[in-house]
Amino acid sequence: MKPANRKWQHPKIEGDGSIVVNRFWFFFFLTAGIAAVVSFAVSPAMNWWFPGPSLSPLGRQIDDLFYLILVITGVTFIGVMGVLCYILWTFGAGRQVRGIFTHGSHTLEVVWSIVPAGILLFIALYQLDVWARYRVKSLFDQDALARPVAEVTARQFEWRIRYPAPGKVLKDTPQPDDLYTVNDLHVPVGKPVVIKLRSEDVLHSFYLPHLRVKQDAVPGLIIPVWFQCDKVGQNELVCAELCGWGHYKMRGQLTAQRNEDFGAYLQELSNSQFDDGVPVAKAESSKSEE
Ligand SMILES: [Cu+2]
Repeated sequence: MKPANRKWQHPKIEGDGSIVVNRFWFFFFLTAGIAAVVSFAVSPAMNWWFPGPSLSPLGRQIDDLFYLILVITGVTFIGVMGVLCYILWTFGAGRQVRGIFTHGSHTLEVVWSIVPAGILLFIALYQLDVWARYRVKSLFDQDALARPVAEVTARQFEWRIRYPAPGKVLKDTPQPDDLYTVNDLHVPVGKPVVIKLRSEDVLHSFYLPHLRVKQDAVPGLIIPVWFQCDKVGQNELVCAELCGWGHYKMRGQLTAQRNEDFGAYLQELSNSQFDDGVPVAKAESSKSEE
């Protein structure tokens, strides 16, 4: 039987030790490098990385961190592809250059350990401030923390939202005059707000993509999450943790509204949820008869 043609799989080592690498691999890695350069060039116009500009001040800082890391990894990738292409071209097909096999270059190993370690350390220190603002409770806006807007309980497969009655402070245990909605979270715009996140069953993840907020909901824990939405309007609230067969159904919405509209919304909720079925006008007239 004829041996299989393996010229695409392996570099050929000639009798004198020179290596012949097919040009295919040069073009293969060149294409990868060019694809990276092109995607860098067109991505700002195509808006590939995010679902839109961040609507929160902290989200904008998170975006900046993302871009910093993207630039570091992107430049590294393009540099590696460049060196690879240079080597493949220089020692490639038709160039009878003798390959040099080396092992254990101390200097090289020190350099490629210290440089990435330095870059990682830089990123680790540089992002500390954003991380702390995002997660450290003592750095939250303390007024917002003292008066959480709502409790959000994730469960298979919906977001249950509990607000305190207008003018009251949210308690960890449900109160008789609390207000409830499902998949519909309203918050005042333009100021830090805190929600208390819980889970009734499994791990879920509270995700507001347009605000760059993501926090796991963990059974047994009450986790305060803060964010600030700077634009009036509706945004997506989704679950970012595969939580069961109906995970895809866990879509809600975040409505940011002006402070007075938010107050009116809570009042309206209260009126509708505590409606006893007696028309208001009739109730008042029967009162006056007494
Ligand atoms: Cu979920």
